[in-house]
Amino acid sequence: MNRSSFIIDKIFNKERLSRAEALELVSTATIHDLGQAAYSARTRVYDNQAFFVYNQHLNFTNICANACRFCAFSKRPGEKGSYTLSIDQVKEAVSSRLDEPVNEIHVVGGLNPELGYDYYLNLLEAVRKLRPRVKIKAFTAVEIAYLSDKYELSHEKILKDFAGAGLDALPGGGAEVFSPALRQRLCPEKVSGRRWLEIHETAHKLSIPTNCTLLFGHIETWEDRIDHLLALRELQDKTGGFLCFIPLPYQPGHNELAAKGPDGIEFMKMIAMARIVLDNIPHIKAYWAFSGIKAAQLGLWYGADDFDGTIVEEKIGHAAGADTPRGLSIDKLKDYIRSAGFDPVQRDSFFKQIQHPF
Ligand code: V47
Ligand code: SF4
Repeated sequence: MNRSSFIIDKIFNKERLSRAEALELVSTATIHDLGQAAYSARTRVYDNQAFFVYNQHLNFTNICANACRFCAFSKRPGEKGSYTLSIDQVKEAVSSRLDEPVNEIHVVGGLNPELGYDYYLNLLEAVRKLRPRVKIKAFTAVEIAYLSDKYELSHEKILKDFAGAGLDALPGGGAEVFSPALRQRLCPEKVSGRRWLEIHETAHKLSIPTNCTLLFGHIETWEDRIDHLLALRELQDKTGGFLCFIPLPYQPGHNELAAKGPDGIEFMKMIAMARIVLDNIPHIKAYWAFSGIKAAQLGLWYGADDFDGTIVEEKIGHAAGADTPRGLSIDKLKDYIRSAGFDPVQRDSFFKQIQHPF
């Protein structure tokens, strides 16, 4: 029996892997063996189910004080193509889909120095008023940190204010890769990985659940990826507040980084390793808008249990050249999940099943 089959046995026996074991596994196991182990871990919890959500993305501004090397979405103030939605425009965007059974509104934007603290509260209140029952998943830890520095407010105060105005959960963006050396090369102005984790820990303590991400397939190594997963696993042991992990495949278009992006095998390995290492984070998302629909379908066989949602309309990956639709109808989403061999289950942001969606 070689070493990787010993490690694979541990996965089938629901035993946690160490850093050394995870690294050994990913460098020695075949994609088939990895996939089988990750599939078994996903299937013993969710059987044949695969989740999706009826959601709407709202990117309220692309003006950003940072200039992350991998980002093709952000613009400088006054730059051609820059925009900021007024609160009235936010209301229009939400109102334009009031006839649809949207369950989640996902709100993120750039760090626009022109927007005051009130803008964020007014935005949440406006969405909440128009959609009293929708789950609002809004503002990354990067945005919370920016507001905290600008207005000298604690993370806790901001999160409490936002929850009071309607926020239900935080999205997982801005984690990138936690390695300080890589962050220096990728996004030197961005909050540290340590502070990103602290903000999520504070949210969890306030009973605000959050998601988490890893931007992969650029200049990072498997060591960097595994260390990132282990930092997430450690926080989750402490708080239990992460709902879902989303590995974000780097999109190489129109950005300074000029790396290649992961191929299909690398994408499947990443999903499988996330399922295997993150034994305490319940959901792993195959994010079709970044990976492509075909890869996301296969991702369900490699450990993912979530397909994300209707989206309409994704801007961040598409600015960087993502060659996928900007949104999907609910029927198409279900068809893709069914034709991949799984039973589609509609959920809300907290992964509660929606019994009678329409
Ligand atoms: O924070 C930016 C990343 C993130 C690129 O929480 C890029 O449910 C790839 O976090 N290539 C935003 N990625 C997306 C995100 C997300 C998406 C869907 C669901 C959830 C969730 C979160 O996209 C950013 C950044 O990490 N990003 N540029 C790029 N060129
Ligand atoms: Fe700004 Fe976010 Fe783009 Fe970085 S990834 S430049 S913080 S919008």
